Amino acid sequence: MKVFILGGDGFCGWPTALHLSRQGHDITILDNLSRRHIDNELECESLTPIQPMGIRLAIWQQLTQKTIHFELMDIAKEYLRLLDLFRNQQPDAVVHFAEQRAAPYSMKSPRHKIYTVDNNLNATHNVLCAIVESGLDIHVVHLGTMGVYGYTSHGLKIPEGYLDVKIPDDNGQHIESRILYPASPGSIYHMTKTQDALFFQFYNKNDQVRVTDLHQGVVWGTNTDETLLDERLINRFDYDGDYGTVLNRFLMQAAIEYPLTVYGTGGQTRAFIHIRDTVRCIELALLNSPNSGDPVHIFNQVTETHKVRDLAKLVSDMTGINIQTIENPRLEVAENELEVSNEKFLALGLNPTTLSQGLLEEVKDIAKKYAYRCDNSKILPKSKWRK
Ligand code: NAD
Ligand code: USQ
Repeated sequence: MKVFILGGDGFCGWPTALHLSRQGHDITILDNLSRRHIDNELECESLTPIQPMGIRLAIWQQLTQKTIHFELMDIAKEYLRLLDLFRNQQPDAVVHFAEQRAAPYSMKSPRHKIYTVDNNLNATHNVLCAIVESGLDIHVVHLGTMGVYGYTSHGLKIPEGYLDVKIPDDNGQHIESRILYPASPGSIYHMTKTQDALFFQFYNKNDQVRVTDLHQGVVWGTNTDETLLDERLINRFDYDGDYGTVLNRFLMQAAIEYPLTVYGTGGQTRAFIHIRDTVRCIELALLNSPNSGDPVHIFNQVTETHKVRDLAKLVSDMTGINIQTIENPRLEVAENELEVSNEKFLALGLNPTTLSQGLLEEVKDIAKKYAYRCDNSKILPKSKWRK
């Protein structure tokens, strides 16, 4: 299969590109390296030493004799180049990771809000618009987020994208309908993902674009079988207050003996998935594409759910590092339950990596090994949801 990986220099995109290349797919990465520029802006780097794209690709070629192509381009701004690439290369599928993905970064200031909206919505819309204009039947696999559903407990297992409802009519009867699960974003970033979902509904209905939208939970872990082949292929590991996600932050904090930063009560329940399972899920989504005329396929790409304070306790018990409670910089429900349906990927053969299998390895092989690269002044959160 010929596959374009949009955002293929990022945390999820890079290991996905390697995994699919190893499986024999013809891969082209499109990325504007904006995430590396944001590192410069925030004056903070990945804990792991990531190599420039040219070195990454040369090492991959040397080790596997497989070529991954690279186009340095801004998907949100270079519509005509994107269209030309579709026409000339005729990919079978596009995996779309190319968005500003940090909720705290999206809430930093008006400039960051505007950038996140401009970048994410234009990127997604350009992809869909160019597919229609090209006349090609390109399958779009998009990385959405569990955060589109919101975190208010309704005592309901969150279904995979759609909700079957009965709406009372004027005659006391009920009309049955299937609707998108009501959107309830908790940040500007999460809001852009709920808007992406509407773009998909429209282009699917109007132009029969085939779309798979993957509502992914918080990703943890660093390496996959492919990134482990050589240290110069290592994946990025964000730990700072804007881009670091909760479990990876706790692991890194434990490694440098920094009390674990639980926001608020830690009663927030979130869904999680290991990066190894992310790349497998993308492969499964590509191999099981919707048929022409199918509605947008939506999968919940998650393997387990946990409360933040339970994760902190797990890491603390494993390492002996204390937990600190920090006033929550975000506006979010302090305590919530979360039950999520993830049957579709399990039915396709996903065999999840659980926390109990991978945690210790992360602390030892990544967090402790690269702890010397950590800048402690970047750990505490600086972005706030309200002034
Ligand atoms: P990342 O920031 O590490 O990677 C995103 C990549 O996209 C970067 O390399 C960046 O340079 C590129 N990019 C951004 N805007 C672009 C543009 N306009 N043109 C070209 N390239 C552009 O993020 P990630 O963690 O790899 O996340 C990838 C996707 O998965 C995101 O859409 C995110 O919303 C989703 N996701 C991530 C997580 C997570 O925990 N990391 C969880 C759920 C969903
Ligand atoms: N949290 C802490 N301490 C920390 C960091 C976070 O208690 O040091 C808490 C947050 O308050 C939040 C939870 O942990 O309640 C998760 O925060 P996070 O930063 O790990 O994840 P989030 O902001 O939700 O975003 C991440 C990715 C995003 C993706 C999302 C999936 O950055 O791209 O969409 O996870 S989900 O959360 O399922 O929507």
